[in-house]
Amino acid sequence: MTGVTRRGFVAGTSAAVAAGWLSGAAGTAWAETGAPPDEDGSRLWLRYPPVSDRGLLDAYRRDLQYVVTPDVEGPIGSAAGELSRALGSLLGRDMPIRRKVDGAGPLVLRTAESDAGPESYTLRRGRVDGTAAVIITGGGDRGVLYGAFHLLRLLQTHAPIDRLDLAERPRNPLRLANHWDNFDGSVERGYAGRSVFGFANLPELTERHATYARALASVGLNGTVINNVNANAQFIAPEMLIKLQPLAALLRNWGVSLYLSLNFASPMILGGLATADPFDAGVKDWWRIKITEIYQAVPDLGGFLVKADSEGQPGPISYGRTHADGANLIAEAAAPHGGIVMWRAFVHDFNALEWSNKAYETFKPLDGKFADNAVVQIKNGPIDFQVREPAHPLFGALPNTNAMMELQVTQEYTGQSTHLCYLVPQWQEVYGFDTHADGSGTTVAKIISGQTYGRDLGGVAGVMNFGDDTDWTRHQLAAANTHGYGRLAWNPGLKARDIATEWTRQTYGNDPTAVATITDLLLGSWQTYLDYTNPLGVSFLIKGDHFTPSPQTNTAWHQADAEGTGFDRTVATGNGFTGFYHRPVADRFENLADCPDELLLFLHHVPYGHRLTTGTTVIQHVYDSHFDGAAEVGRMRDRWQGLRGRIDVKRWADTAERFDRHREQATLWRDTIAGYYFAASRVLDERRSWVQVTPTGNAAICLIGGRENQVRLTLANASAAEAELVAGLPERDGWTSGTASLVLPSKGDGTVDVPVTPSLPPQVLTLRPTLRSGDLPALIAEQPVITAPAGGRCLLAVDAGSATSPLLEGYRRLSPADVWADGAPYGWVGGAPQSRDRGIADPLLRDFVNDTRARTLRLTVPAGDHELHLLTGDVHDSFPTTVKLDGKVVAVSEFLLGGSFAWLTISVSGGRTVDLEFSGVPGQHWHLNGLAILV
Ligand code: GCV
Repeated sequence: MTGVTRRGFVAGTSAAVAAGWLSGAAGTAWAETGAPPDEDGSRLWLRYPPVSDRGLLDAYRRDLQYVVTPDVEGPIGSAAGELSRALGSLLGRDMPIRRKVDGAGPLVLRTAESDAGPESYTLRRGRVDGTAAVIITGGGDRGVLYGAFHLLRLLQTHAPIDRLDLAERPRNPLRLANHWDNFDGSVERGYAGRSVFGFANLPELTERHATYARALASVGLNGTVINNVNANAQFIAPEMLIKLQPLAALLRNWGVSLYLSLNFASPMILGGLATADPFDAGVKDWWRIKITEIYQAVPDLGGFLVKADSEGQPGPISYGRTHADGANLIAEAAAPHGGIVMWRAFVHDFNALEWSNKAYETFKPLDGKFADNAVVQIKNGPIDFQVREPAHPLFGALPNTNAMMELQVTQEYTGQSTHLCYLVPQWQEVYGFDTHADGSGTTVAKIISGQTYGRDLGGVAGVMNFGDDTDWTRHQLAAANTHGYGRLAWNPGLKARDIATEWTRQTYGNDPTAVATITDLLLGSWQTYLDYTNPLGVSFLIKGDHFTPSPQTNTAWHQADAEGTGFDRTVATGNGFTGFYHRPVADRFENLADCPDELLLFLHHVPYGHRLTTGTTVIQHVYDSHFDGAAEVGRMRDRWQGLRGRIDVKRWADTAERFDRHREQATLWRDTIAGYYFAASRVLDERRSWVQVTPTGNAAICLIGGRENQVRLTLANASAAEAELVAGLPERDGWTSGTASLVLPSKGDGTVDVPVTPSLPPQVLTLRPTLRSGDLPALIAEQPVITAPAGGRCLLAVDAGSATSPLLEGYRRLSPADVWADGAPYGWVGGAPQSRDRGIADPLLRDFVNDTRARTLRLTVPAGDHELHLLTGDVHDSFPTTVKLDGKVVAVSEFLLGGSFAWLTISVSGGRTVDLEFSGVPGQHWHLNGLAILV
């Protein structure tokens, strides 16, 4: 849709009831199914179905007959339009907008300066021009808008409004959405499709942009950073700034300020300068001019967010400057325009042993050195949005610096869009954490709001979970996190149950069984997720995708050995982290006897027999929590099944499918973690017996397609008696396989080689072994596999890498030394690439050729039409590799997490030489591990 007008979004009457944003319903009729009409989730919690309670409806209709507004522009105009359309729909009749009181039942919007600030509001009954009215009084325009959404919430949740008398103000000045949306429309850690902003189509806006802005405003969010902190400098290129203007204008009408993430090296990338040193006069000038240009395009831009010297992002450290120097460079340039800079404290060196300490050690000495319009943005915990972490020790360590908190709404480590994990209880734990920084009661909430240290700037940012999927979040219940994040940002003191109930009623209606069931499912889900993924605070039991259980790849984090597990972060014997907290928190964390159970393994390394405050041993707790947690997911799924007919069929079925996958994944977590801890500890579960199969080694394995391989599996007997175990591999799409058996004593383990012949074409997949042993249940962990076609069945089979690394059997070497010569099968033209051998994993996966520059490989391709397969990936994360054939882009790989690989397939007509050009994203390496043309 082009040319969206203000009128379309702002002004409106109940005629808009027919418009898409209100209806959103289609398909199966209520009468046929007994369920309400189908919905697609696109309206989120902004649904305004007719009020079904007759008594309430009559009362609402009596009190709310038309909207009186002083303005049809800006946030007040948006409030009037929203009220008119929404009340028109809720009350099933016209809800006109007027400029003055004119008969019974006015809903009056107005502003009046208030000590509680421009975002505050009151909702009251009173008389206006002698007429009884419902009055929304905002401390400013935004206050009116927030008050309007409050009133709508009351009606959506069927609350009475006859004694309306409430006053509200936000606790946090900054209440921001952070999007990790990339210039190309992809979303880092996004699990619901591509960017909601449609950058490529800007300045064109769609109704979706408006729904986005309304959703933010409805929960009181007042700003959004629209691009990834791993920032592409093109966002501040002149052509982009122009394209952002209509988006900024739309957001402005809903009280949402636009912010941008900056790339610290922009003066070099865009300005062609030789340095980005914050002390360099040219760099200062460049930022001053650039930021002035940005504010010319978007005069009320909120400001900037910067990730610097973190995970490969440029920053001031390379110039011998500090983070404060870097932040102040931007802050100084933004100050004349009223802009701020949010500077992230998320710095680490990918070193598990140091990670928890690095941000504190880096930022604590800088307290008081940041400009007044700079805010340090601190993740909720010291690691990286793990399922549970203690509150970050920087909260309360920076009394002379503006500080804000960063939460993660997108569920990177908490089940993505597959597991239900309602994070409001997690966030409340951190908001309520008592740092004791300024005596007892110095909660994180009070510090970040600015209250504790009397600072004007502070607040909270949430990394968003929205994507361009119709329902915004793919798992429709995940939108409860978006809503809950906003509601807590407004007031961290709200009760989790109230927030969850409110969202459920708004989203699914007021059927008491549906409300009670969905609220319970939400509220219990974080604890359940903790139970089967995160025993006692252990972090990173996860693969590079941050989804799949993989304790074997991250041993440094859990430190499980034969005797015990946990990360010693004490001052006495560990990495000293507990000493960063104020007393008595530091003492409680340091002393094993006082350490809270739920953080025990985050802070201490203990023997498996260590007893928790519950009296249970650590190892038994690991088993119990994983079995109980996975069983609870089964019950959650069943409870959802029980809602059939109480909510619309479409949304019910979408979520039923999510719960089926959730249950599978919870079982995989249970099997992987309980199996891993049994293998490490050899302590039998007091309550259960089982046999188990786990991957051998900690990396993906490579199998040869089209001929027999042996897959080595590790089996173990976690029962009290000897058992015979029979392991196999599933026969899938043209694969054949056998079985192998082993007799194991109680607590014994051993390996078997299971024969398998994969089909010939190359694949990347996960193998799920089978295991039988009489009646004993089997715990099954999965094995990532890459198959490569047998060299003998290829016209060309090439293993790319260094000149000396081992070669996959039947494959020829391609290294930087292979320079093209006429008649050769292949070789580099115009310059050779680099190569790396990681020394781990098998011959094909361990090494590759790579470069940050584009390089061209010339190939002699035999006559005929062929498919050419190219393998790309690394044991570390790898950025996309682009392949051009004869000058045209024919394949681009996705961003691949460490240990992941992809085969790219392109069609080639042979009988000639072809040129393949490999390139990466600017500054990043492309990778080529192998190449094959099947016979
Ligand atoms: C935007 C984690 C995530 C990254 C993210 C980073 C950050 O490491 O995995 O995707 O990058 O945090 O917060 O900067």
